[in-house]
Amino acid sequence: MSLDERIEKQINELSKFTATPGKGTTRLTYSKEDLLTRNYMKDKMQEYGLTVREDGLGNIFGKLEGTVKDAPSVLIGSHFDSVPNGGAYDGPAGVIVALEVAALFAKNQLIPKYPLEIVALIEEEGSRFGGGLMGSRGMVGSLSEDDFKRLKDKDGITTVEAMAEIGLDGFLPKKREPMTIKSFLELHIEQGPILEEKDIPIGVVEAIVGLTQLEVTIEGKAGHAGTTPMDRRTDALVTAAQIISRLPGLAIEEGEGTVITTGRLHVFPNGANVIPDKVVFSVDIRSGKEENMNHVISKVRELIDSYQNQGFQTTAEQLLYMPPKILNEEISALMKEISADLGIPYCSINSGAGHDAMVFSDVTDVGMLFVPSKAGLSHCPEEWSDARHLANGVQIFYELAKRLTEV
Ligand code: HGY
Ligand code: MN
Ligand code: MN
Ligand code: MN
Repeated sequence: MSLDERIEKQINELSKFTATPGKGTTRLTYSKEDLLTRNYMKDKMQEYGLTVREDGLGNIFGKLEGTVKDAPSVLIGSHFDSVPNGGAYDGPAGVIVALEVAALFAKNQLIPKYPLEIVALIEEEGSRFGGGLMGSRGMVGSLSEDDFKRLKDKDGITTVEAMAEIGLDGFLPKKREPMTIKSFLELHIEQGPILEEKDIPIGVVEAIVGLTQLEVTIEGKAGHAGTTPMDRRTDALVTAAQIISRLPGLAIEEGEGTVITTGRLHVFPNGANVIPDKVVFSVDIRSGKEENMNHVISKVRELIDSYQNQGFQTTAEQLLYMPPKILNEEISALMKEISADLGIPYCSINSGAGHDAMVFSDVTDVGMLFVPSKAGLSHCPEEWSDARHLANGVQIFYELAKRLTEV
């Protein structure tokens, strides 16, 4: 079986671990779909002779020890959770590519100086517990034990309770020494149209957009839909709708590629004949420049606060704040050199999506590759990438890993 056929087979096998068969990939963190995927990846890691472990958050590691004792690892991987009804490639493509690099090290019986470590990260999307980038933030120590234990899903189940449901012993190591990492490499689907339009199979990621996620709560007063006159209502949903409809204008006004999205909204008590007394919704704000992102955040907060004195209680909790990141220039240059040596066309590209790579770039040298997304589609069942492009990523990361681990 060729490398791209192996990759395609594994993507298809993993895509079966979904809560919404036939309607894309829904794999929430610590769900039974997580557990099926977890076991699949741990089996692969064992098959390639890696030492397997899970950390206190449930991130999965497969390590090939190096000759230098206690040396920092060259870490390669991505996340394995998904958005609701998402695609089969967002995250798992990067984990499978990393596993195939380990498979090549095993096949060629390579003994590195520095350890090669494969990682499958949890809760990058934040689909279950909000915010996101949870696995990587837990590893680098920017997610405290209290913050982690305080997180609940929409049914009020805590992270630790959810972990216990799939047999993971939920804890964050008390004494947190962020793991020593020599470098972190992530391959990801582009999730946009650029590489396909340029007909270039590899994008070397130079920068990642800044992103902030707010959770807004509007509280008004419940009431009877039939007997409450229009001039005596404190309707939380009408107010939320007024605020949400003003957000795109703030992004357009800011310019510089700033984008704002409300993707999640819960109405309480959610009865057709009840005036809603509470609405909770997400606001996802992104920009290539931190000052633009911060300026929009303050405008959004001003807008929300302006409803305080109209009888509403309003709050906007910041679930995630990540400034834009520039990735390591040496690693980017190395990836370009290797692509050229392998005869694989490449271009530089920036990421409008957030990635675990941006979290690791605070603690180590990070390199990121993109492969084309068909029609630029992602976060939907139609998401698709060509396994031959993923195989390119394996080849480039294999050559790069040999240099970085000093085989
Ligand atoms: O939202 C993002 O950019 C990523 O898919 N988590
Ligand atoms: Mn992703
Ligand atoms: Mn995603
Ligand atoms: Mn990611």
